[in-house]
Amino acid sequence: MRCYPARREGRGLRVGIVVSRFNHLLSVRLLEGCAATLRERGCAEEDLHVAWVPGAFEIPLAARAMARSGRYDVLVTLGSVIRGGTPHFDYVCRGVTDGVRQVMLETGVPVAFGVLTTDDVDQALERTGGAAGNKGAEAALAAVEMAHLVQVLDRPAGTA
Ligand code: INI
Repeated sequence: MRCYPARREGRGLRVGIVVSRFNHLLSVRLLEGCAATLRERGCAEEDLHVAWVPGAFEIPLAARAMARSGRYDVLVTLGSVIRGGTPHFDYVCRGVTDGVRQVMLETGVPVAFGVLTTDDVDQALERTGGAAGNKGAEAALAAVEMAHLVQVLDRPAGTA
């Protein structure tokens, strides 16, 4: 049996980060966790490009543009959708999750999903540097790993 090892080395990777301005404080915490992890892994500052969008619903379109540009090995999407009293939450959640998955499958560029979908602000705070860690940092690690895996799996037979 031959397994592809998980590589967590960020050196040389060009990373596009799409982050939602809605719930701005939470987004900043996610972005800080994400960027810190990418730097720790060896990503160069000039290879980290951040695109802010108004809300989570807009994330997929910006991610699609970045993915199609050919300038990025991997993308990270960040934001938070917090349940309110109306079905709006469900539509925004569905839009961003389906949209991000579609971008990834359509373009072949991996997209890490660091968008929180929580019942309240406390749950979101826990996941942005609180008791439950920082989901932006977790998304960064997933991004680095997937960038390498897709590069290896995409190689023509005989060159791996
Ligand atoms: N966008 C978010 O990123 N998080 C939310 O919690 C949210 N809520 O609750 O409404 C939200 N709405 C805005 C939406 O993403 C779009 O920006 C807006 O509908 C304009 O297209």
